[in-house]
Amino acid sequence: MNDKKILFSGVQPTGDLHLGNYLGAFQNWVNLQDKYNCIYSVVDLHAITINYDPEKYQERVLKTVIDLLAMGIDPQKSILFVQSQVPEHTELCWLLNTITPVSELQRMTQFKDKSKQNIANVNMGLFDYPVLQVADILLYKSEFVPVGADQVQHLELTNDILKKFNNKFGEYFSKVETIISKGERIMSLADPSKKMSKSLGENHCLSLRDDPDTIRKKIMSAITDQGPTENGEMSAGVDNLFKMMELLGDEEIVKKFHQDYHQQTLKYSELKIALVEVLINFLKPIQEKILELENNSDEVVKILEQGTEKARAIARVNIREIKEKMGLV
Ligand code: AQP
Repeated sequence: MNDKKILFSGVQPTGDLHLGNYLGAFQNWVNLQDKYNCIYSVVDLHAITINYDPEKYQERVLKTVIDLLAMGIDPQKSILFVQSQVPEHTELCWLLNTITPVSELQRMTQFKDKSKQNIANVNMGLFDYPVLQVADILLYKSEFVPVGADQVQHLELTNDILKKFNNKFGEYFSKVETIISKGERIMSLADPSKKMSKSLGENHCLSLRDDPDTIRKKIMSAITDQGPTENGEMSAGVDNLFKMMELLGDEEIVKKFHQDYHQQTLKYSELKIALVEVLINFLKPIQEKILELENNSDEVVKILEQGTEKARAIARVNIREIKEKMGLV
């Protein structure tokens, strides 16, 4: 290994990846590949904490891997693997469970939100989800984690738990730094008070696989008509459209739309039409690459096998050291 620091991040195979995932996390995943030793995982064990279809699950996982490769994750530079193929993740989760206060997990907003969404299935895995996430990160002694703003609380927990570990068993883990991008929180198109989320449903998300007609339909019907807020700020829906435009569009055009907005001459339909064009052009090469990879799934499986091997090689060494520290060897 070289002397670059280790960066880890994961994504759940819960549905087609969307623009929020991309702008909040994957854009950074791709851009940081030269700066760090990057380890990226499709975290399938996290995603089974909510209802899922076991028959279609492997297909779902493979689709997520293909989306990541199409977006620019380069297996020559980064390790890409599926979480359940490296059993040390669950082993470390158990070890860390023994030093995690239940009261900390009860505070987690994601647990509270997901419990409300899945009232009939509030399982132990959902509650323990953040500790598995801490294990994912610490198993590789990662020091950097690029995520969207919704994950900041889990990253704070990571630093709390690693501090507890170091205090109890001796210095081992370094502090973990969260890398947040400018697109840290992209909102739902149908309800801009909520973050764009796979589990909210199709019309809330702009999927990276959406064809031009679907993109047009979704953006043109995105909620904007709430008017400025009481303190004169942009409404959440309009702000969301501007954010997407700023992150993917041409600077000059964005500047002009801003001027129009301030002079109260902006027509939302014009902003939307421009955004549709930007999105279609942005997604075209990704979608072409997806098609190419789908016709070459043997190659994708090979990439995953190599990624698993590399991840396990690191995980085996680290878990042994961790167990030694804990008096288990
Ligand atoms: N709306 C968002 N804006 C910015 N970043 C986001 N992320 C998710 N939604 C947004 C970031 O994307 C990465 C991968 O997310 P994930 O699929 O592992 O989990 P998630 O945060 O739970 O994403 P979803 O779409 O909301 O999935 P479901 O509905 O299945 O729970 C993470 O870094 C996340 O911060």
